[in-house]
Amino acid sequence: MQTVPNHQVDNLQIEDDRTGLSVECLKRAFLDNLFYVQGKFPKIATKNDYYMALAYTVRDRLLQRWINTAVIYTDRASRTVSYLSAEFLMGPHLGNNLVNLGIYDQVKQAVSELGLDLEDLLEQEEEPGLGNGGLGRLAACYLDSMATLEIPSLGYGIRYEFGIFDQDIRDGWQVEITDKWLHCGNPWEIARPEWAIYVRLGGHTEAYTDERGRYRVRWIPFQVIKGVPHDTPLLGYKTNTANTLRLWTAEAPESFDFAAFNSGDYLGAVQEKMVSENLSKVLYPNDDSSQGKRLRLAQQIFFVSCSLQDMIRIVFGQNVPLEKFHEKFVVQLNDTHPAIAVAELMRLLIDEHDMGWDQAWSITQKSLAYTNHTLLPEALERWPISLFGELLPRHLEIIYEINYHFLEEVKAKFPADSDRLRRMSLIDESGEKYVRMAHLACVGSHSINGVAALHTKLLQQDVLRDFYQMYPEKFNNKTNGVTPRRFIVLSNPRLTNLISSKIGDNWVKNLKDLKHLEAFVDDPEFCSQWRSIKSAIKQDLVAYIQKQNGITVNPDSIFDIQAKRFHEYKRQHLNALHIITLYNRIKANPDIDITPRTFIFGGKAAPGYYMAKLIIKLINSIGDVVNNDPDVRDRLKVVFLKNYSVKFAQRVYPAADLSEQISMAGKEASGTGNMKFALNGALTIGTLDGANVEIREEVGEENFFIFGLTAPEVYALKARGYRPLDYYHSNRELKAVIDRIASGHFSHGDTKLFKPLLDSLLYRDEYLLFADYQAYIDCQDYVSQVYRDRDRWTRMSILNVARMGKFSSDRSIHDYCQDIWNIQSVPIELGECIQAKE
Ligand code: 6GP
Repeated sequence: MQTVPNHQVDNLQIEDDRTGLSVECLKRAFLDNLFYVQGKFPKIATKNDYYMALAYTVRDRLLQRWINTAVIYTDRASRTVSYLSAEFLMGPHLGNNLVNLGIYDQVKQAVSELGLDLEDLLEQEEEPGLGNGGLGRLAACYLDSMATLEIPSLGYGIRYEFGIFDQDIRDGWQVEITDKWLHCGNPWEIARPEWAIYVRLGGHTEAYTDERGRYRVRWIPFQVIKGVPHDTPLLGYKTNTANTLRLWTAEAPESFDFAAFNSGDYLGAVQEKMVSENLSKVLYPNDDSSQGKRLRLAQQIFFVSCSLQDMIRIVFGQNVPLEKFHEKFVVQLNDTHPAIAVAELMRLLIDEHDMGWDQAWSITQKSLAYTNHTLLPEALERWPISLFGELLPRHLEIIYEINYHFLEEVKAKFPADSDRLRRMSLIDESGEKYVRMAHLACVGSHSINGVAALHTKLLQQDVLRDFYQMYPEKFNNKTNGVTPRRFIVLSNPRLTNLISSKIGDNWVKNLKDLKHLEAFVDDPEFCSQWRSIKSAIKQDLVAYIQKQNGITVNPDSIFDIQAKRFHEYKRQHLNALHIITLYNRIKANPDIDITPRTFIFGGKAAPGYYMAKLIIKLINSIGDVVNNDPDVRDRLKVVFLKNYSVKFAQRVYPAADLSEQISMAGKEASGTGNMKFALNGALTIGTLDGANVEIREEVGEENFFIFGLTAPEVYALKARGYRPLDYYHSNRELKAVIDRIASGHFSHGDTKLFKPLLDSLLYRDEYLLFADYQAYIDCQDYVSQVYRDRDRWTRMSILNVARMGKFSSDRSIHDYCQDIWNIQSVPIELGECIQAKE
């Protein structure tokens, strides 16, 4: 900034070229970028060239705000949230930036005057799929809300070269294809090689005495990796705040090992470069499960160390003493993936910055806060001590010392309770020794939160019970939320316009304002507009399905959608059992009067999760039979939409009539898809799990289809001894469904194909599908009946939307700011930086 004289920044010409928002100016800027950035002219430009030209045009308009924001944060040394997350599932940037800049319509007009279609250009963007599902998407919603609420924040993560795999379906099976999201370049990021950071790995430690006679430890690493930050501006909705997403790429410190190079060992010299770059190569494609792989631990320390060192650089740059690190930054740990931050911040403060243990520990605890996102035991990260010590020898020593002090504390609070010490230790010593990352996060943080009221309660009672008894004051709940900008304004313009025509557009920033819609619930004209919008959106999806899957779908049928990662606890196969139940009813009585339904599924399975992949195959196999059986007469259709992604989700949520949220109670921490569906006017069929509980509370029980066992009932049934076979033998419809699958009806007579799945249900049924089957079927029958009363359904749909205000991520972020972060907003005036300099 300093190098640009003020009069030039103020100057109208720069306004016109880079910042102007009029249609004329946007057109000129677009052609300018096509020429000077893409090096093309219209006659030979590809669609991607046009997309890039538009993206740069929009980025220019972000930059003005981004730089202003950075100047103000720097000048004021503003308190800042660092959101550390191994995943950020941002979704495409272009459309969201147009919405947040408030120039969607101008840009649409500008490109159309140039003979182009904005929707076409939006389609062109490769989404950065740098996350698996819930946790990564939540991080993205939170960044949007922090910018919108003008909260200084930095998102820190990894710039994976390959994000979540692309999913193809071949012969009904999921096939994974590498995601080359960067192959056409990424117009949204700016690399900052000048802020590169070095991270050490492996080797050993040595004790020594420093010049002041103190005991010190020196770490001699085996390997050093260079982290290069790539920054993406994230603009808030109709504010000037543009915060930063800073993602790290791994590189070898030097491109060549010259010694090896000179001795003629060219490949050996390049070897190190390849090994280093592997670190940020690929996102681990597991959702809610951890496998203890060395590369994964290396990724974690890599991005955490880069980020903490970067924060320390900023602290020094703003003349804040390091003793006040926790006043400048609050660091939110998105699950345990960044929990190594506890040991790394201690190491940086003590070994690199000469601080004493007690002070370093106090700063660490005050800076860090931990969010837990799962109740699944297989997702709780633990690292074998041998692997951990080999990669992070110094961190292991620090963890042992933290553990020593911690267990002393536990002993003082709970004397003579050795079993408790064993349970709470940072080291699991029951067999092979492990470092328990959730314990490390709990001990090293000042706040521990769950993501929905029920989830937080279950953490306190069960998964983290000992820690709750030890530190009750650290625990708090922060129910998840989703951003209404991406998930209504951008993805559902028709509903957005209808809502705004009635209640103004304040609701986009204050989602609670949606409650004013209740005044129109008895207005027949409004209801009929509501219905025709849903119907038009369903028509669009019908066309898409026709094109993608070649399946003809009835737009008047219930669009019954389950879109989320495939996992047994989420019970997509319970949904499948319902489909077969209806199919069996039709086969038994072809003239039966049933409400037509289209069952739509979307979602990926972890590549190594066999059972989840078999469930995908089952759904596709059911579709092949049901969709083509003349007896069904188009009353049922089963559609699997491949390659579910954020881009795709935006198309799917608005079209849903019914949202399937049917996890076994006590397993889904919160869910956020449940919120996105309801916000778009779908009704929910769900268990009392995660945030479903709170959604039902808000929308009213008469507007929510609830079924199934509650979490306490689940525990009680399991404690009594659950026997799925009993349900199979005593429930006629259930038995017929299972027998139908077993007979090979959906597998061309092959009775072996689905046997592993059937056996798991008949003999274990860990997620209690059979126990919930009848309640689910009854509830679905009720749904079908209610759907026939169109007025009633519409009313329920309107009331759902009107009462979803609580589930804005703005509300969540507001609560984090108040209860955990202790941070205030910093409004950004455009041009203030220039005035400030004068
Ligand atoms: C998910 C939870 O499964 C989901 O219920 C929740 O809504 C979401 O996090 C956001 O809080 N968990 C993960 O994605 C995960 O990987 C370790 O947890």
